Amino acid sequence: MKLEAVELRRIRMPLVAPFRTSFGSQTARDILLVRARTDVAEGWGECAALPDPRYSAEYVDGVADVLRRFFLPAVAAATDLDANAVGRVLSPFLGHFMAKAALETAVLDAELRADGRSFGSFLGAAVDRVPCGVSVGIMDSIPELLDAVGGYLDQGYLRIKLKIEPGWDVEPVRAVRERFGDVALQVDANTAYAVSDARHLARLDPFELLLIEQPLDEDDVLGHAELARTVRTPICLDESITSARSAAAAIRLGACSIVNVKPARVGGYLEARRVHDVCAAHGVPVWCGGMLETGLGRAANVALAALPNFTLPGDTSASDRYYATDITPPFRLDDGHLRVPTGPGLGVEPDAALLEEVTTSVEEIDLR
Ligand code: NPQ
Ligand code: MG
Repeated sequence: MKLEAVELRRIRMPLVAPFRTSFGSQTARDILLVRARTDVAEGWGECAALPDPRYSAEYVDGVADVLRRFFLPAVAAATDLDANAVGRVLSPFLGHFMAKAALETAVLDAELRADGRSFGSFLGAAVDRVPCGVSVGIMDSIPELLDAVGGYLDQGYLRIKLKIEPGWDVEPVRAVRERFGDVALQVDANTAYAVSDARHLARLDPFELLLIEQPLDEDDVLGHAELARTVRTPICLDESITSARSAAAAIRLGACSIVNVKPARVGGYLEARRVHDVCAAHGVPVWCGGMLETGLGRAANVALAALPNFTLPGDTSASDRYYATDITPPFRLDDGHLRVPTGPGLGVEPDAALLEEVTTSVEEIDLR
């Protein structure tokens, strides 16, 4: 396979409701789509980066720059190109996991479309549908939160994740438990706490949460290990896990007993599968995280979430959790599950007219 050209397309997707986390509130997603044009097929990679480096060090204009300047020329120079080669060719370049993930996914999609093979089949999907959870943003009031959670439970979501931060943690968790009983419940702090908050976070213990996700800074793996000795709720890492190796280290340190696998954060689906494998080998359950993807990114996540050690429901919500109109045929919740696509590659295609409607810029980069 040969990479002949790449389209960098920016789209603006309004959210059905503002999504608030400890690092800010968003009303729309500004997304970079990478379209790989190869000699055998085309493929799509959706970039997870946000506009500002607040959730992670990467940001969408930075991703476009590193792709243009370094990654695309390097990958275009490879003669026997496949998705595995992308990781190899890009390994001399440090960091930029989301940029690497988007490009590798686009090449993998092209490769699999050419071979008539699905992402699920390639990754090793063990089931044809995956159980789904939903991530619920920070709200202005408890009644608003209870309305939102009640709505999601009515739709069939099998697990609720509450975003928390200092000042919005014990009370919302208590309120959801009191109203909705023993629903599967977990929280995500997106690094909003310090080790000195250990006593406070232990106040969540009586609520029997599935896990608390990333309470401390991403580089504070040792802090999470300390916290795990004070807090009875299982610690799950998200931002801290950037590779299979860092996952193994965090597990060995006792920093987490559950891992959120986000392909974008670890450089793509191949490394995400290795994270899955290393966690499985240590008896550590994983679940699939989300970055408010369109149907393109969602399709790949759902395929990954079908691997055998994804034993907890993921943030693989239906399209309408985030978008009134998705650029692909929408993923719909059926009995709390999403079906794993079976068509070639991602198994979904953007609708050309819908895609044009949300496009804010297109850059075609010829690599021949
Ligand atoms: C997380 N995702 O697990 C991320 C955080 C995240 C589904 O909770 C716009 C606004 C895009 C907020 C992408 C979920 C975002 C966002 C990801 C938050 O940490
Ligand atoms: Mg998270």
